[in-house]
Amino acid sequence: MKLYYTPGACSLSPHIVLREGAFKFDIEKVDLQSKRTENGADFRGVNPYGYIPALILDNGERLSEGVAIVLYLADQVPDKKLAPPPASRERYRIIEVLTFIATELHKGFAPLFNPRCPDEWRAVVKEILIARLTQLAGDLGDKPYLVGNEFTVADAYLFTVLSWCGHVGVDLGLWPTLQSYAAHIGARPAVQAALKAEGLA
Ligand SMILES: N[C@@H](CCC(=O)N[C@@H](CS)C(=O)NCC(=O)O)C(=O)O
Repeated sequence: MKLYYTPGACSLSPHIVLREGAFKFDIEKVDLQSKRTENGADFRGVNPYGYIPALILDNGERLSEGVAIVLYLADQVPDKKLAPPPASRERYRIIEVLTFIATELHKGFAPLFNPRCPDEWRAVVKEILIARLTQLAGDLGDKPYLVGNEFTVADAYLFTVLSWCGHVGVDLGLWPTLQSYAAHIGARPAVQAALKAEGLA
């Protein structure tokens, strides 16, 4: 398999999962401005939408959308328990959490990375994001993982989006719960290895 990624972007989530699942895989960096991969190819030839992550499966098929990719990977290695089994009650819980991260947090952060976002709108977006993170911190409490009692793909995704706080002027220290959660997930060997491979450790 090959993961197309951009350092520190949302592709860090499937990258962590690939390492947690002990998969054999390659990674190829994408410059999101020029849409060129590090091998000089036009990334739109891989994903016509022009965004990462994209995963090329061993049969050559392309899978995009972060939530689909991490659930696909989890299902390839059920013994690793990276997601509850398909059709179990807990499966819907992880879909609920992944959807929350994708739509409320990930896409909540997105305008803050856009230099063309007007200040007035930036302030509104930040306020909404802070409200979502405050609610999440309360829900998480002192639980070490988002879903169940073990690390799952939801933790890879939440860790990834929380790592953006410092880049957009949102102080993670506002939520000691989330700060210690991020430190604890960030200390996992697979997470450290992914960060190192992306040149971020
Ligand atoms: N719907 C996609 C969105 C992925 C996404 O937002 N990727 C960002 C980086 S975190 C990106 O590649 N942005 C560049 C662009 O949209 O041109 C998913 O959930 O995987």
